[in-house]
Amino acid sequence: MNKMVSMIGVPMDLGQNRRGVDMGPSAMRYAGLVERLQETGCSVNDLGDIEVGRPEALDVKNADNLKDLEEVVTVNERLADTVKNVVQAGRFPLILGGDHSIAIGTLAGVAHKYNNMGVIWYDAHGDLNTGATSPSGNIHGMPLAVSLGIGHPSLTEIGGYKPKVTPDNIVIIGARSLDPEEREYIQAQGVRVYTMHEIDRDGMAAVMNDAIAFLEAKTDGVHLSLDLDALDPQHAPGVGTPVVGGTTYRETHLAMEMLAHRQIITSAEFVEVNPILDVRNQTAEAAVGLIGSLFGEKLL
Ligand code: B3U
Ligand code: MN
Ligand code: MN
Repeated sequence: MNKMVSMIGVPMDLGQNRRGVDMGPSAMRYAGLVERLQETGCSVNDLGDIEVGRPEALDVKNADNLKDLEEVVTVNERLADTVKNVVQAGRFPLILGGDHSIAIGTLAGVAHKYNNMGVIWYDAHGDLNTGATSPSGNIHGMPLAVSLGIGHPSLTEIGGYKPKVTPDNIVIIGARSLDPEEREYIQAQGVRVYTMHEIDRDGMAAVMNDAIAFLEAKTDGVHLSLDLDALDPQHAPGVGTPVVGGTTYRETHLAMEMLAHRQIITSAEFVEVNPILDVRNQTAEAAVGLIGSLFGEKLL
């Protein structure tokens, strides 16, 4: 694991409609993220936050069932540039969200470096909607589709190329809330999905062993996109769209420890922490603990 970490906050809350997720990067910093990373031997460069327009000051549009499309595109272009520079400098990009629409910019910034980029999408949702299929118009439900080259061109072309990833290089872990067209896409493309059913039946260790072996064999870099709503709301109450029956804090730590052990992750983002909906910053603290484990923090 590359321990030269460049941290980028993205205080984005335009990709969905619950206010507060823009405070996620601060909440993770206040929960001691930099210190935690330094304790695990990382050299951390905090690049601060990407500029995001305030919703009150924006002329909010909802064309094509894509809420705030213009500003979401602008912010993701900025993020893609910043991430690209981090990657070119040989450092590990660690992105703090913000809602999940920021994965569009992160992947645009990293994927150009790899011939066969892998992605672990750790999430209660598939995030495989487009404006045509989305029940909400929220772009945070679309970033995986966009990264696969599906959706509005102003999103899919961010970074100047598409697609960023292919369906056979993705694994989704923790899914339990998929929309009908998302299921159709998954089945038609044969995307590897470990739903809560597989996690309950086989255990997190078996799921992670399988997912890691699958990606290790065919990819030359793996991005971890971790949506805190993959965790059960008991363990991560501070998220915009909680779904019961999620992974536990301990299962998710185990997943991070196994990723650390196998050294496959080359970039990561932790998204959807919403301090307004949280209980005493518990969700940000969980995120910081998980990031510690991902970077090799040991219990003994
Ligand atoms: N699939 C639904 C709900 C959703 C997606 N991502 C989150 N919620 N966090 C949608 O709106 O696309
Ligand atoms: Mn998500
Ligand atoms: Mn989600």
